[in-house]
Amino acid sequence: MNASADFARAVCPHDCPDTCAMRVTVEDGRAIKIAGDPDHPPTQGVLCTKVSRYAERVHHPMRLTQPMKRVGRKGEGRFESISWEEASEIAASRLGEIAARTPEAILPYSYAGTMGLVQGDSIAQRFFHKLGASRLDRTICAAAGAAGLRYTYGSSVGMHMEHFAESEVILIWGGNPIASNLHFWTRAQEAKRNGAKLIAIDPYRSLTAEKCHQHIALKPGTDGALALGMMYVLITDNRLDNDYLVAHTHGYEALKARALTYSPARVAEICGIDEQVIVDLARLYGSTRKAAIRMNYGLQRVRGGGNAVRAIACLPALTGAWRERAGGVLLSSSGWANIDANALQRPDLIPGWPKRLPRVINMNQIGNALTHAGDAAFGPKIEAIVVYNSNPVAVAPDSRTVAAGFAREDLFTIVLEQFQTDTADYADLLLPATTQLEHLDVHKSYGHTYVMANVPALAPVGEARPNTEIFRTIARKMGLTEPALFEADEDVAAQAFQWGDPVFDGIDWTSLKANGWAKLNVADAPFANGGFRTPSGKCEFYSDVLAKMGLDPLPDYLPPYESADGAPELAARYPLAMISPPARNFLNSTFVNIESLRATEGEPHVDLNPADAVSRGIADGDEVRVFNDRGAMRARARVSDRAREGLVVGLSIWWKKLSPDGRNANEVTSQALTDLGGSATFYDCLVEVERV
Ligand SMILES: Nc1nc2c(c(=O)[nH]1)N[C@H]1C(S)=C(S)[C@@H](COP(=O)(O)OP(=O)(O)OC[C@H]3O[C@@H](n4cnc5c(=O)[nH]c(N)nc54)[C@H](O)[C@@H]3O)O[C@H]1N2
Ligand SMILES: Nc1nc2c(c(=O)[nH]1)N[C@H]1C(S)=C(S)[C@@H](COP(=O)(O)OP(=O)(O)OC[C@H]3O[C@@H](n4cnc5c(=O)[nH]c(N)nc54)[C@H](O)[C@@H]3O)O[C@H]1N2
Ligand code: SF4
Ligand SMILES: [Mo]
Repeated sequence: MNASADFARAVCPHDCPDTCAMRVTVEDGRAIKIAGDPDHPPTQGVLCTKVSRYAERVHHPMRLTQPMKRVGRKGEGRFESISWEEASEIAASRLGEIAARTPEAILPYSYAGTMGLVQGDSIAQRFFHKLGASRLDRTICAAAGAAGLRYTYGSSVGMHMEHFAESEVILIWGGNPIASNLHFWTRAQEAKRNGAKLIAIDPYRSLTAEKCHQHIALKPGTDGALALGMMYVLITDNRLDNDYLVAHTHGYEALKARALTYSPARVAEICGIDEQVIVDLARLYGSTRKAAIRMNYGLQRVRGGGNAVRAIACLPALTGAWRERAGGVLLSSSGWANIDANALQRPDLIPGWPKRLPRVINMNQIGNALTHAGDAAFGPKIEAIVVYNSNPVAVAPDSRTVAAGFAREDLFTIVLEQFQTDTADYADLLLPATTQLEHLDVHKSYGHTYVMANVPALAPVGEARPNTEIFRTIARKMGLTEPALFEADEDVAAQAFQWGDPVFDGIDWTSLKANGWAKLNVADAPFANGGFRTPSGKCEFYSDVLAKMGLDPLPDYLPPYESADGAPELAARYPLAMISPPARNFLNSTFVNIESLRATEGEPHVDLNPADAVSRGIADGDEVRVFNDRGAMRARARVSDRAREGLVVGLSIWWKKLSPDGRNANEVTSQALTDLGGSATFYDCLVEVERV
């Protein structure tokens, strides 16, 4: 316990770039108040609405507080409480039996229910590695963007969030920060008050887009073309920083040749916007080096997502914006604080390491994987899945296939959860997990440049246990003796980072735990003098690494799989492009079961443009069916020009069982992967909409 008289220090655990520092007030063993820490510079004393209600979630009457085993049919969600003794006995005997025979038939499935490095991927990974289980490629969110940055800058690095307050031009590109990056938005507004121009690039007039000076509503999945069109104008207008180009970039001539094929007229056609908008955007962007781009993941969930990120990342190197701390790009800052993955996850525990490694399953194709019978190419059929920190039945694409996989009677499913989610309903064994207030953790952030420590404020609620402790319990029951499986959370946290890296100068676990957070030692304008982390040390317009892999070494525009350009026949049958970005009051599917937050969102909606609604006889408020060959969902239509013509927007991610028809947007999304990184293509999805 943190012994401070007034409050305990915690870190918001959610998958959000802001990674806020929290102060928790505890009375009689219950959290009664959760507030933003005023002393933590990124947080500035403010939490979002969702997490200000965190106490409601921690002490919710529906919290899972005891281990349970299934008594009903698969997916029915009927359970009976059992002891930890019995639960660990069931888990150990089933997993032990499979591991002894076909270890790759076991698959761990996890994502970012908590961003904590200890409750995320430490003891759990060690445990699965020791068994020799299949490995999971954790690509559901950011892998295309991470690859785009890696092949351009060398890693997921970018501007400090604070410096956007000093920018003169801010492009908010594929993000809706009022909903999903609130503390960045505060800085953008500060810049606005100082005269900065804010431009949103988004097919949808989001809460953020409506508050910017300009909104450029391009067709989804066409951002790569827009960035190349901007380059065309920057080059032909000669708004380039030639000294920067020579000293700190690689492959300018090749990029120039590529960009010159993207005239504003061609790009206008691809993006469905006016030619003059492209020219003006490029000129404004090139008019100052204090030009900052807050790129976000909305633009990357399509076929060409990796290339689009690469193209956009080239812009500040062309104009020399990286010379200023108020210029550059931020998509993710997570690469500044390198974790020590070998220490945390111990891949050396894999039997056969490093020569023979178990297969890798891309989590975006969990539907196909769970419904696969097994063969030489795929490997053995999956017989057991262990889910923690994730809710795949609601969040994974092509949900009908995912649910069919989880419904298999012969699949042994363990779910570690705080609540009985859509996925928990399919568990054979449902194990109660602690929340952030009840366990220890250490965090980095993908939106700012601090590392943070989370100390338990409360004893575990009921019989809940931290993920780490649950895996230690099962490992012990299986008779495993590997010491790494039984390390205490505190010892794991102490090994989380590559502390010897100069960004950690003066920071170690002990001081971090005492102080709550520490600012990384990252230069204000990190690439003012080059120093990119690529093989050439330069910003790589041309990537030799990609060329060696047989891929296009230059950024390009790739039409979405599901678009008139990419699949004309499909587009004739399903003419509308569906995107399903985050709803403000949910965090992915977390918080959907918190009544006050769900009430604010109301019910599942889809936004439709009047032109598309009228031609289908749909009026505002009508109930509609959204469908394609993969599946269908129902929602209430909101007819307005928020959605550009041809676009359907269903803010997400609803719990299926809390939606009127028991379905959500992932009924229609596909398991196809992005160009780079193998990410999901949630926003590369054609549908039709009809009135019911
Ligand atoms: N409140 C809330 N906050 C969240 C989340 C949440 O669910 N709710 N989720 C968290 C997670 S996991 C993540 S990864 C981040 C996501 O963070 P972001 O990626 O910033 O997600 P959004 O804020 O919804 O912004 C996505 C925006 O991109 C737009 N968009 C969709 N397709 C395209 C496209 O092809 N091109 C362009 N230019 N724009 C497009 C959408 O209309 C939407 O307004 O947010 C995190 N924060
Ligand atoms: N249609 C559509 N689908 C999407 C997206 C979209 O924009 N549109 N966004 C995608 C993105 S960006 C992401 S990141 C994924 C997110 O998908 P997930 O990572 O699955 O995120 P959540 O839905 O929030 O589910 C996290 C679960 O972890 C649980 N949890 C939290 N902390 C702990 C813990 O300490 N221990 C255990 N055992 N459990 C814990 C929570 O209760 C919650 O149920 O969804 C993706 N799916
Ligand atoms: S969800 Fe994001 S904005 Fe909200 S408290 Fe957590 S880190 Fe801060
Ligand atoms: Mo995400």
